[in-house]
Amino acid sequence: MVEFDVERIRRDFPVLATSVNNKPLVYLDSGASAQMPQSVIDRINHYHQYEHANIHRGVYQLSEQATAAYEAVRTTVARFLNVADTSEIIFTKGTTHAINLVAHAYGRKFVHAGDEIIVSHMEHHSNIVPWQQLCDEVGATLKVIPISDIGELDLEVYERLLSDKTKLVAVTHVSNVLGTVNPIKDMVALAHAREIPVLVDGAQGAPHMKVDVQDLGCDFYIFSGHKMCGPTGIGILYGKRHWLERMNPYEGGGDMILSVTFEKTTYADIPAKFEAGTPPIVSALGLGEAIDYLEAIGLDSIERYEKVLTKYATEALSDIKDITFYGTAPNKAAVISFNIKGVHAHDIGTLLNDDGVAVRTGHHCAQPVMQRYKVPATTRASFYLYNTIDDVDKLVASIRNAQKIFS
Ligand code: 7TS
Repeated sequence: MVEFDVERIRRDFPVLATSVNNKPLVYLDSGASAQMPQSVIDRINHYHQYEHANIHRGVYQLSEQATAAYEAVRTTVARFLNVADTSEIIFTKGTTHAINLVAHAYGRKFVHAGDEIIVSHMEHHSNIVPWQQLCDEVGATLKVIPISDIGELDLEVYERLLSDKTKLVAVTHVSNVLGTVNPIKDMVALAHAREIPVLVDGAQGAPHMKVDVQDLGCDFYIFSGHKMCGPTGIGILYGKRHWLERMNPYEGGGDMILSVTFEKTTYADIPAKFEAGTPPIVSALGLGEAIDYLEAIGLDSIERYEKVLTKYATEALSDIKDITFYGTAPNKAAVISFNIKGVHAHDIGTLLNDDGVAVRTGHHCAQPVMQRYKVPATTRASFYLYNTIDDVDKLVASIRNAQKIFS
């Protein structure tokens, strides 16, 4: 195994050399948004300086080049997810936008009164609210897969929930609070045995591990660019052609039509059918560059390195008096949520910031997870390829300082 050269990687990320409160920045909130390497920043700047034009419409060179660059990223993303048919890759504004797209375009067509949609208790709000809105609108019911004390889905209950009424399973690949990596392949197999499609929220999956959608077998896989070293404003919806072709369009407008008259509009084929209006061209290019960056290091290497960091961090944090962890499943990604007895998570977050340590505190847009563990909030440290053992040591030292202030 080639050694993971984290110091070299860190030099690619300008922000990691900056300070907060005169302390070197310790960035432990990649679960919310990852930092961008110089190559991604350069790609974005270069586009703005020399390559900008609208796509899919100009016959002049600049527009044709921008179109080619944008479409090349679609090919990059298809390769990244091991998708054979590039038209199955839809550019969206992000995970939230992509889930809403499916909730409208699939949901309003295939989900009717009396039907059921299955989600899990560990979903981010963006994989709950769109389904709840759909259910309210059409008279369907949301069913919820429970989670155990250590943060694993109860697969026996899941299997019992699957029925002829189920029209979709929407489940996260990795929990943004608990870190649990869900057994997507098995869950897809169980759903497919009843011909039920499965949507996977990969916002915390794709950035951290090799994702092969053909292997997983899922019908939809979704992620955001900004959680994987790309810019904001771009996300991906992978969907099987079988479904995308049958789904209604989501947004209407330019670029998604074949012909428009006041009597009737006919729609373009996929992927254009789902990409109305001028897309976030520069963000797509940034995402393409981010994928190239991550692939050059290797998703498998990144996953291995994060496991080492997570193990070290879990052990180091365990030594802290009065700490409680949320999410201790054996198959867990680089996310550690915890509380310190007697100190509110927000106070921890503020005191850690004094030491330059950036963590997320609150409900993490997953209030049902907070309800499950009967806490109003947690502190969450989430790691990525540029974090180090030294970052973990600083986190631990800073928590100990905070604890002293409150004792
Ligand atoms: N799904 C999961 C599992 C997430 O973690 C997030 C964002 C989303 C969906 C929404 O992604 P977006 O790019 O559309 O906003 N999670 C977090 C987080 O954990 N802290 O801030 C955002």
